[in-house]
Amino acid sequence: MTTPVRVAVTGAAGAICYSMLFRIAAGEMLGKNTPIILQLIEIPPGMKALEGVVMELDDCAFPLLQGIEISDDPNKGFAGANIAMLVGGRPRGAGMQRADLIKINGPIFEGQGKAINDNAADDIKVVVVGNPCNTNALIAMHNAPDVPRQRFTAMTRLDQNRAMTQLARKAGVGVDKISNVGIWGNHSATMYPNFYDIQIAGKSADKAIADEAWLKGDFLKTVSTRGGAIIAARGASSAASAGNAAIDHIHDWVKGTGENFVSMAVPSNGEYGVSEGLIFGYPVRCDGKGGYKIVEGLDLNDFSKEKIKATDAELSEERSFVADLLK
Ligand code: NAX
Repeated sequence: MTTPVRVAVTGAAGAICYSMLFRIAAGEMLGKNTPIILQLIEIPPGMKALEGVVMELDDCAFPLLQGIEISDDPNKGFAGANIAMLVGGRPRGAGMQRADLIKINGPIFEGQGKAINDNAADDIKVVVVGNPCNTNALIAMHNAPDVPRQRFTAMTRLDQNRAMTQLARKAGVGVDKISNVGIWGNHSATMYPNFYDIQIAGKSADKAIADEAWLKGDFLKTVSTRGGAIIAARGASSAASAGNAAIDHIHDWVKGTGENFVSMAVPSNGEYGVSEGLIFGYPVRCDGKGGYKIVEGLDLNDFSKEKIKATDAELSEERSFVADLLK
């Protein structure tokens, strides 16, 4: 029998996890032959609701689900974890500025970084979903000095998936014809889906769509403001689509991407002139053995360079707000 993979998830009683956990337990993230132990982490006020989620997981009788552990102590929650999905956090309240949110959530990710450092398995892979996810991942990474830096990533996959559907609709093709989608920079309105490198049925998106005004205008706007549009329509933020994107992120990191490239926010070593040390959205390829590489040798035009500079400036500013949490 294969050893089960331990998947630790924070914010486990929240909206995103309510769709995500069931799909992980059904084998949609790591495959139908990989048994799983879920280690679900909440804060004390969330524990009762979490018990209800566990009852529902029990009631699904998932054959791959070999155990469920729950805790409000991150040291226990991350013990022996092979994969950590950091979803939990304080949501942005009315009138709250981005800087306030960063400061409120910062200490959470400081503590979780330390707990991962001291308790997780040697092969731990981390994806941060809780916002502001790039900077939260940066804080966790800095507080886990014994874990290789590249194991800390943040989620830009929802932006990738949103971009794919918009492009497929415009081009009149299925989403399966869209590949090489790189979301550059921050998971925020400054993100940049570089349509000059995205492929639609083997042609670059700017050639396949041949409407640069739409790509630079409506397309970028729709993708970067989609979260707000969903809140306006649903009265609640994206949940199932965010859980789906987190599953895609880990699936591709573990199983590999082949030649296709996908979007992950990963530690920058200065690639493409980006400020070193930020957790920055890049196009990456995953080797299927737990490693990934930022795609090299892409030609960026002036429009792309400007967009990347703007999102870099925003992330650099976010980093300055949490300087005291970066060891
Ligand atoms: P919910 O408010 O439904 O759930 C959050 C859960 O986290 C709650 O149950 C809460 O008790 C728990 N929590 C809070 N602090 C915690 C801590 N220190 N340790 C463990 N659990 C803790 O939010 P939900 O809709 O699930 O969204 C979760 C996060 O995802 C938010 O920060 C949200 O902004 C972010 N998102 C990120 C996206 C992305 O693309 N990266 C998109 C969707 C989403 O907006």
